[in-house]
Amino acid sequence: MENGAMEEVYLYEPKLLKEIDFSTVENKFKHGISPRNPGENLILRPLSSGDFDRGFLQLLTQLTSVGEVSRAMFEDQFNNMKACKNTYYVTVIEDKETNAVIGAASLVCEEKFIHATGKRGRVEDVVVSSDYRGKQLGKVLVAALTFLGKHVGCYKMSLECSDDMVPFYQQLGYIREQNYMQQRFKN
Ligand code: 16G
Repeated sequence: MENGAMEEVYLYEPKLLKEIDFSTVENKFKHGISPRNPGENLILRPLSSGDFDRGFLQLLTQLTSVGEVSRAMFEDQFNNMKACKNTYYVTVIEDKETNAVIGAASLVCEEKFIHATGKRGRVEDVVVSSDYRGKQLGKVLVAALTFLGKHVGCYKMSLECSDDMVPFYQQLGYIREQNYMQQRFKN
């Protein structure tokens, strides 16, 4: 490692993903794919501080606007998220052959006073690289984060998506409800 470079660390404990029992969801996947086995040379793991160099931000540009994010900005944000205990579970799929991050999604846990100081889980920023679509990797990511949310104690999970993605999320147990509202300050 170069002088001054940040030591590579995970955003959250990798063992959390290993603790989850995915057996009830495995029948939703074809060809033996599952969160434990996303495909040849592919691994599902927490975001790492080294993923700046594995194309994580470039991948996010396939979802929405990312803007100019320097290495320092990435590292600051990574550290901010890591400092918020039990809150940010940004999860990626890496292709070990190319050392590239080719899929990503986030579980964000929001602490509440309601539901006996419960927490709500949100699935955010789900994206799979265009070269890797059609391989059930979006499903792998969302299934993994849904189970992770349950595992860390969320009383419910929610997400926002476009109309055309509704059937995709329905197959993973999400139910459509009305009246999502937003107000934008920036595009
Ligand atoms: C989608 C994403 C949301 C993301 C947003 C970005 C999922 C389930 N939903 O709604 O998490 O933040 O797109 O779009 O991944 P925006 O830049 O218009 O907010």
